[in-house]
Amino acid sequence: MAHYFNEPSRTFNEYLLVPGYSSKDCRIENVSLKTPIVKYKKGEEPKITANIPLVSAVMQAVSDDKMAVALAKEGGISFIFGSQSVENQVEMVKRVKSYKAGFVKSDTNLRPDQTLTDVLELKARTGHSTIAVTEDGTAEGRILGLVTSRDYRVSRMDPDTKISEFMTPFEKLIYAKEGCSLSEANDILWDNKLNAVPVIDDNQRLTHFVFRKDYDNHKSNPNELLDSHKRYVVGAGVNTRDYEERIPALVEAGADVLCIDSSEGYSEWQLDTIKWVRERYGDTVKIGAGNVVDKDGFNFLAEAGADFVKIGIGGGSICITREQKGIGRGQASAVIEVAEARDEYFKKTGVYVPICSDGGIVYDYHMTLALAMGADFIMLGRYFARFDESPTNKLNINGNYVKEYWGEGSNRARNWQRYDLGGDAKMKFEEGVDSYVPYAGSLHDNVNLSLNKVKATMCNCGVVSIQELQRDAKLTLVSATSIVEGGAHDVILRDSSQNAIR
Ligand code: RVP
Repeated sequence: MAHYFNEPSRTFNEYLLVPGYSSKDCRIENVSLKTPIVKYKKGEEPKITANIPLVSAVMQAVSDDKMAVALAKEGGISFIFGSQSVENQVEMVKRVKSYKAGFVKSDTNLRPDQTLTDVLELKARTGHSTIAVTEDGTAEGRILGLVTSRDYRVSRMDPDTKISEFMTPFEKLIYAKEGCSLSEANDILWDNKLNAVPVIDDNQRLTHFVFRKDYDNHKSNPNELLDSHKRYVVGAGVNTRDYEERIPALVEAGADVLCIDSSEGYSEWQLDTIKWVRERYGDTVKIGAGNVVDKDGFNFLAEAGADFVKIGIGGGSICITREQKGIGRGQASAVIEVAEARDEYFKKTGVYVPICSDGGIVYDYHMTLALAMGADFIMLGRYFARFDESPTNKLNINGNYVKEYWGEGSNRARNWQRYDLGGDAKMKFEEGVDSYVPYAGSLHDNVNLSLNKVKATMCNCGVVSIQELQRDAKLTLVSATSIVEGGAHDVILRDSSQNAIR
């Protein structure tokens, strides 16, 4: 007879935390959100610990190198999407590992034979008014001049005027030499009252820009997550098909941690992939696996040697796996059961295998719930897709700014290997949708606000670390009626648009 779970599948929305005793030490500035990312033996330290418990999803619409740098600055980790060629993914990883805070690759470049019209078009597209004029129009070409808004007057000039006629030529440029420190470059900016200083190598090739507007951002972030060479930590998604080619290339590029990205991880393919990594690299390459939603799945992947185990099937905001295939489990139930399995496994073997709750975070307080239920860290897609740093287009729809966000199982991503069980290619079906999410601004502002809420809740629970939260949290299920009580109710809101949605 089939197995029936006694409890219904529950989501985060069905739970609340009940406060614990807060001593005077329970203050936001005392809360640590440090958390293990990879497995470790009792009494030892994990090889990778994040400073905040957030990682960004292995998705085209979420995790590229720009997102990875922004999140590492805040103390988290991005898993760069694997549904692209090995070469492209490797390039993204390399860009993160070679990123020098404050030194920006120019994304607004033209050739001297292009025209004022090209300048205006490019400026509108990138939003940047400092244009590098290079011999071949690339970011690394031989620099021949610069164009800024001060170099042209649209009303007085023929749109066909060649850039070479109005750019500031190389001979008149003030620049920094490759190899200079950020503070040296900043001194050049300030001493010469410039907005941008190009950094140039011995062959007059442009390597970077340093911008005055970034000056404040460059002061180091106390939470930033760095490797032993002071480079940003970055993860990368892999699959169970081309791992023999992809993994060595990613390791070579400097990826710190890998994650097998699959909608269903309780499989022989994942076992084979982890085995292959262990045979080839021993424990030096860190690789997480998933996704699973129960003890059996966790124990299987822990035994297989996974460095962390990811939880979640069908709870992602863009995921329609449950509708299409009827598999999955409410995210809260899945996390609670897998956390129990993780603790039992630790007791039995002395090996702590961190678990990651993946998908389904809607409100900030869901993050706190996931951690309280036992997750060591949380993977988010929709949340990060809304920020400036996500790779997708920002559009204005009916007067509101949105960003594009699509599932890896959608026709748009065509990440079939994430779902692939072999068979006829013509019979593939979508497990994800293509959508928009409300634009929310910068990652820095949002992550800090969200985590401030998490810390505040932890203080109310009387704890100042994730480990204490997992040990001491008190959780209650909420009834359908008491959910209504949770929002504003029985009042007429001044902002009438909010009345309509309640
Ligand atoms: P969310 O944060 O709720 O947007 O969920 C993101 C998660 O959804 C991903 O980390 C992944 O596990 C899952 N996903 C990604 N694509 C799809 C799909 O197309 N079904 N699902």
